[in-house]
Amino acid sequence: FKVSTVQSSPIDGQKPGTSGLRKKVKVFMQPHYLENFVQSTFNALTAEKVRGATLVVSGDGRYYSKDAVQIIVKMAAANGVRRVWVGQNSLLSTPAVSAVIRERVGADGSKATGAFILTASHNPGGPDEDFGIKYNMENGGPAPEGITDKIYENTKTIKEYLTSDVPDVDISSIGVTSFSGPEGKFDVEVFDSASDYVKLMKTIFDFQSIKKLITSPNFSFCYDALHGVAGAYAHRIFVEELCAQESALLNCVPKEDFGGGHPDPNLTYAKELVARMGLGKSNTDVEPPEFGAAADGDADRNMILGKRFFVTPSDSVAIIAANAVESIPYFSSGLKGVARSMPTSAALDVVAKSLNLKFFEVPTGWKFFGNLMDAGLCSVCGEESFGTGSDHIREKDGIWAVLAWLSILAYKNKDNLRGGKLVTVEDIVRKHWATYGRHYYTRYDYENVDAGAAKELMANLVNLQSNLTVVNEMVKGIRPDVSKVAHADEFEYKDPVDGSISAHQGVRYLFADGSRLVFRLSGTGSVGATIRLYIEQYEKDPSNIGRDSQEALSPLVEVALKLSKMEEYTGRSAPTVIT
Ligand code: VG1
Ligand code: CO
Repeated sequence: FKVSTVQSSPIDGQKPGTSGLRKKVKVFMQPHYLENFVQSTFNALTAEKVRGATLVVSGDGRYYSKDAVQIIVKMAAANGVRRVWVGQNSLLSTPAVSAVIRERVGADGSKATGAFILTASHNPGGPDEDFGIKYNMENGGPAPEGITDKIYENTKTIKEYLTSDVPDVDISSIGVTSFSGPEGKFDVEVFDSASDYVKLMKTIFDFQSIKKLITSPNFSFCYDALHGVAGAYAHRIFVEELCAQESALLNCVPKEDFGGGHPDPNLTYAKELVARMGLGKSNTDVEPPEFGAAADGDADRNMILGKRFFVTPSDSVAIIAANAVESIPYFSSGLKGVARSMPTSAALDVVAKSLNLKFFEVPTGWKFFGNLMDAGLCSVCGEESFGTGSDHIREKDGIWAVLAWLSILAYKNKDNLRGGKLVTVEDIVRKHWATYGRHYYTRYDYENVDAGAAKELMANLVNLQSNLTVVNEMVKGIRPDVSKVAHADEFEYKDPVDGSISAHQGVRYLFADGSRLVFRLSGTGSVGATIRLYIEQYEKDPSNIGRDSQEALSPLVEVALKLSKMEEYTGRSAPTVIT
């Protein structure tokens, strides 16, 4: 093949957000848009990570992925990459990419040093919706801020990019296609999307005991992939390995537009599953399954449900941490430590304290957990945004979380699978609350608000936070029954491993009774701004842990909305989504 240099010029707005660059498909389809970003990434990496390297390119299969793969393959060849690994049909979940980087060994002993992941995660897909791209490093985790900042700087000065006339490769069938270029051989290898990931899962969990649970007449199960890439793994793992019935799988055929839906596993968007589980207003005559779960577009998120019962993600990670050692073989020798993102509830903190585990609080976004894991400081971590995972890879992992919950259920029920009363998801959660106390928790999202108004709202809160006397006068005026604000700040994180500092990570109001209000702007949207408001209240008294969470939190919600002047700034009287 021949290499050519294409003249280009900077395009505005290519700053990677919380998790890569996400924009409307139409934006990505502009001439040079994707190419500029990819070349800027190559230029941000050291030469040995590009020349002669093995790179993974794949994603959640959303609209434009197949074109993007061909563009990146041609550019990789031109930049001296030795081989590109592509999941069949360009499908690889985000956790599977991480697993492939860390675990997969090519026929000639080659290992990947990085990946372009093509996904906008939980954002809708299709010609009028979102596309996204992010780069993951040698450890299998998202590029740290040092690299993403460099990529962004490069996009602002780019003058040219390299591409080649390597023909389009058939990515629908498994096999290697080889080309000869000015610097030697270049291979594109298409491989099975699921094998490496399934193999890894089998080294972590006891599939035999999970299979006993799933096939028990006492148990029933339902998994909703929301037409995301999780579907490519769900059949292999739940049906073929664990012998669940086909009918347990909902929306498990990956689609370019996620069937027109919003592939975000929460009570608002996973409607079908929510109805099946007997939650919400849907009143079915059919008895709901004992356990239900859903994933987002790229399968790194999870929602865990019991029969007519929702597990808050912040509780989920705390419960997994509390039960991991006895239920999951991978953790049998103990946890190295645990971590959560700042807005995630303190349920995990209480477990860490009681089990005497190292504990870390990091900014929002999975990239901050990677350093802790690489340094052997953290085994289990999670975010309130339906992200849970461990140091088996460097991304959050939706199917891992489901297998973790199934392992806990299998362990707790090992003696009553033939009859007897099942220990349910709800039983496990209620027992956890009774032991550790309950963190009532909710998140209000105001999506697609005017970006200027959102900035002003945040600036006002930053300003307010510096004067506690004024804050407390306001709080008292709004709800005298709410506790005092003891501390407020803008969250700043110093990475304990490399010392790097991430500032302006959200405004926090910490109340004397342990309640918290957190405000931050989303870094994953593609238009306007999204304001996230996180509300949390700790209840230790066992007689008070069974309340409805929206009801329990309503005084704090009122304080949050009035303190921030939410309606005044945004014109919104209600959030877009409540989780
Ligand atoms: C959101 C979540 C964050 C998560 C990120 C990526 O970011 O809040 O916890 O890590 O999405 O998840 P933000 O900046 O919009 O709040 V995914 O599944 O979209 O890669
Ligand atoms: Co995702």
